[in-house]
Amino acid sequence: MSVVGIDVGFQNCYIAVARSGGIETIANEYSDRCTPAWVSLASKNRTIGNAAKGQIITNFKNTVHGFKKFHGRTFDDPYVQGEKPKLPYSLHKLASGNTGIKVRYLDEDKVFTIEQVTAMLLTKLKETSESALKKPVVDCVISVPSFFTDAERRSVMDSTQIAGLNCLRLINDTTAVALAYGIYKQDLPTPEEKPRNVVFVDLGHSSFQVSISAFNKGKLKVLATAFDPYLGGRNFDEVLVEHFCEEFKARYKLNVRENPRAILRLSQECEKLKKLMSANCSDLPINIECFMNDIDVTGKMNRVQFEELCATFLMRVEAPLKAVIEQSSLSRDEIYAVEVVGGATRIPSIKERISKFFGKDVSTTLNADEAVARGCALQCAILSPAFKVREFSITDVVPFPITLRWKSTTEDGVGECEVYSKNHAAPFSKVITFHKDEPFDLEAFYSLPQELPYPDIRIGNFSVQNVVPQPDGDSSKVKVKVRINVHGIFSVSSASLIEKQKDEGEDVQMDMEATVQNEGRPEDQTKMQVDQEGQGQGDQNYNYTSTFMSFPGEKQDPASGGSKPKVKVKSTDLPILANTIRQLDRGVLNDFVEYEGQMIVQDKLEKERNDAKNAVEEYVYDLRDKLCGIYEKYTTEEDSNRLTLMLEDTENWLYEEGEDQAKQVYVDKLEDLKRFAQPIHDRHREQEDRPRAFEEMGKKI
Ligand code: ATP
Ligand code: K
Ligand code: MG
Repeated sequence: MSVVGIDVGFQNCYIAVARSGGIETIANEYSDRCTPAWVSLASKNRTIGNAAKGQIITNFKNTVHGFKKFHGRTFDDPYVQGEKPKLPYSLHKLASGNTGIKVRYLDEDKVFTIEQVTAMLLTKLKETSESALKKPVVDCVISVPSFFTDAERRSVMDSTQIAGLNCLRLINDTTAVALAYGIYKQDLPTPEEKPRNVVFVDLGHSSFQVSISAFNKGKLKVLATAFDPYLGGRNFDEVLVEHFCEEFKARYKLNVRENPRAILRLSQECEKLKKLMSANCSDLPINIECFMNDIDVTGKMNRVQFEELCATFLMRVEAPLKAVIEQSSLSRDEIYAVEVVGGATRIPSIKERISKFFGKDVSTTLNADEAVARGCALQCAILSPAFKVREFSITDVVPFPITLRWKSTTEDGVGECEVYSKNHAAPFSKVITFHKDEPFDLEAFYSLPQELPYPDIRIGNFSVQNVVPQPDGDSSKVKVKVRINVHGIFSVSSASLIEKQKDEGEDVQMDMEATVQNEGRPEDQTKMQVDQEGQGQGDQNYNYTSTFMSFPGEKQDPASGGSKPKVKVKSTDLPILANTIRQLDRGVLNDFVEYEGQMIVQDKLEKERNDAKNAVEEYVYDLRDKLCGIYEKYTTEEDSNRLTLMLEDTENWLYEEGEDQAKQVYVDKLEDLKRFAQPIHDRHREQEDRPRAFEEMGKKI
């Protein structure tokens, strides 16, 4: 079984694999360890990664990039609307309200969901890992930004399914980095000692993430995360693009904004310039030939000017640093190190600001581009039963607090409780007890709208079904389990009706079970139900529970609290109907799985067709060379002329009616040529082999 970790970046994707020798980042067919997050659709096939990026100028309307943050967002979402005018391709509002991408594919107008587009990218990454490992890849761990909400995470999970991957865990970018940092450290404090606190900063192309993790031997606990989901390297590119658009308008009277191709070229050049400025302080040139209207343009910029232009973005670096340290309640001198990763942390001014804030130099001991993927591969190795790896436990956090709401018979008609507070440990399950005499709904939502990266606070609605009163007409006790799973996704995972033995309990109570992980199994297989009556037993968090979860009930019972004798209970599982927001319909998902399969086949056929065509072309060139070279003395002038003519005809044919033929046509064409040339080839071989045969004989004698 393969053990693969994938960092799906907004701009750059990396794959790492665990092998017996350790973790290795693997290269694609271009010998590039980075695969660009680009997908290009065309009339016969799709191209993905490096090849797709190469299509940007010629096929810009159908070449899709910068789509990562459309996951889980509606078309009307302000972020999506803000991106729309900047994109060379079209967005489309799907019937569900979600964001779709409209392109021309196989000569038809086609709308793909964001899940499908990411699945295409994942298909490519899967193929790259399969060709490196020389075996099928199914199991993997994939990273997502720590600020991804449920809708976004579910959407990414759907993409993995469409691509035929089995994602063992969606891990937060900075948590993956923390794992890559900690697992090899031999000198971590023992579990009894004070932990080592390390800050991880990841500034990528689209977003800024910070976390603090506490390390002890064999474990890491994320204490807090903070982020600016809209600050990344792309903002700095955009500032440069804006600047040069203005400048070129003034100097060359060019309206660059109106020309998508020109904007794309300018963006590429500005990104290069930005990177150069990280290493040089002096004036640096930007030159683009035949930019627009056959005009060559030039410009220049230096680091000081650049920093001035980007001042508002640079200023935004501090807030998440401040937020993360405040949440962790640590003082700055309790921070052991500040590790930075992500391409955009190479901007000197960013590094300076981080270093100034923490009052210490930033460490760049991790590979800035590959640390996330390596952490993912390590997590995959830990979760995979097929791989032996050092025990290392990871506790992550809940980034946005979650509240449950239900109809109640109390005065205000609603019951409400925050089931997960900010920075609550995750994955984590809890059991909440209700007293109900009919089916009921639990509505889950994010408690703090101002913290969410998008305006919709809903998570979903969970209907607990088949609830009936007790035979004596009293309400039944219903235990509901809620959880944040290993992917960071919330659900009401199960419910059971407890047959009444005697009066007890409040209206609502909550038990908690800290979940055990990193024993090579997912979190939810390790449950030991904490018995409701055994107050406090075996659960360190129980105090918190009882103070937090006492609600005025529909049926107040004075007998609550205090130890009671254990009683035998009969429990019946209850079905739950989950209706989570912006969730792809399961039937539709299956169709997508099938369609992805068809597209893979189509790409393969198109590749074979192209290969067959190229084989003809190569044969023509090769034979022509040989006819004037090594084959010269094995052919008559007449044959040679005939063959030369034939080659010329074939070459012309390839550019005309042979330009676009079925694979078999090329195969047949090649056969024709070969048949004609075979006698010459044979005569040559015979001559070649003769002296060699003598040589061989000589050796034997
Ligand atoms: P995200 O994490 O937001 O999903 P990503 O993982 O694709 O994005 P990275 O690969 O970490 O992003 O970083 C890419 C960004 O880093 C780009 O904006 C790129 O221009 C920038 N970058 C890379 N090298 C340098 C450099 N030397 N100087 C400045 N910026 C750089
Ligand atoms: K990346
Ligand atoms: Mg990244």
